[in-house]
Amino acid sequence: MNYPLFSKENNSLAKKYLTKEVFETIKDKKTSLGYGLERLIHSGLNNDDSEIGVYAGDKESYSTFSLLISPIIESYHGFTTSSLHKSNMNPEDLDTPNPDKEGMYILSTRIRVGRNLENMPLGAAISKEERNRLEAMVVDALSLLEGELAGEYYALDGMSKDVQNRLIKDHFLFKEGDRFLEYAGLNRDWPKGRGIYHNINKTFLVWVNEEDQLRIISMQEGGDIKEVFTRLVTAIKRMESRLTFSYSEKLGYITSCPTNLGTAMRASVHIALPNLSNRMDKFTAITKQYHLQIRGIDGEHTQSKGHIFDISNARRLGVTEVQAVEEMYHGVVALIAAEKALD
Ligand code: ADP
Ligand code: DAR
Repeated sequence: MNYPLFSKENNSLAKKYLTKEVFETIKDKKTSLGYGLERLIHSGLNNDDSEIGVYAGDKESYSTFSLLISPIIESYHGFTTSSLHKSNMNPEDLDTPNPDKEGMYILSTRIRVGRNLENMPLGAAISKEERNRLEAMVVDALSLLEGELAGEYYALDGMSKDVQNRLIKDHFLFKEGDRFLEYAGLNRDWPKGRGIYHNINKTFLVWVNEEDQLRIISMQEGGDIKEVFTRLVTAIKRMESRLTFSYSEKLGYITSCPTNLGTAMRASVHIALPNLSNRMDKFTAITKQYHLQIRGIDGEHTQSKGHIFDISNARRLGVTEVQAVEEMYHGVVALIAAEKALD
């Protein structure tokens, strides 16, 4: 492999930290699955608008290529990989009273985690047979869910385009053909082995074999963050009785992308901020202060519409699940106060 020539427009962390010295040290390394540097950076090298630029093929990628990935992790999460990650999913520790009881700003709340199964390759390196076997294992575990969490699994293979497009439009299902995932090898054999589980009210959903092997999602209208969190952690605990999730003391829950390590949790609100949308200087000053990420109305790599924004915690590693949600909460409280002040 020759030293990769990232384009001058590419500002990814992979480009920043893959110096010639780092490259010479890791260029011939491979994990026991044979996952090498070329595949690790393929998405970032071919998508000039990548912010990160790497996807792991297995848990081992994080140690084999730590010379490149550790500075990426520390830059994104602000957490040194020499420390130990801590988890806390106890809803009783969560202090997030609804920040918008009158329903003036927050349209909906969603909290999701990424999970991958222990002793399996990640999506970028998994075989078709392993992916199909994993789908069956997850569907079997989901069939045990009862009460409010009870639901059905819908395989993407064979799903009508109308149903698929409606689920995507209504923010329940992952988009198709993401180019970052495509170049990472995460879309191989699509749509085989992919699908969505959801309960009757679509307040609890599980994506199977998109970027991560599971995205476990709780969502509902309004700003009752604690209710959304409680539903999610209840489901995770029940699923852990049948599934073992890949985890490490330093990196937390192992995910395809380093940005999702740790809690692998993204807690978001869809929130209407018409005043702040005209004062992006104030808006971004608050999101920077509270470590928030702004996404568009249809998720990552989309634009906001009608002054509605997807606001979520950016940090996932080095914070507990309770802290990640509270970080989002305090940022949303500050955004609402700033929005009111501009009335
Ligand atoms: P992820 O959150 O899994 O990283 P995306 O950012 O692509 O992935 O979001 C996935 C879907 O979830 C998108 O359709 C997005 O609009 C929707 N979504 C995210 N946050 C919320 C929210 N608070 N309320 C409703 N839908 C949401
Ligand atoms: N677009 C890729 C991934 C960034 C984080 N988002 C994820 N993992 N969905 C990039 O390198 O910018």
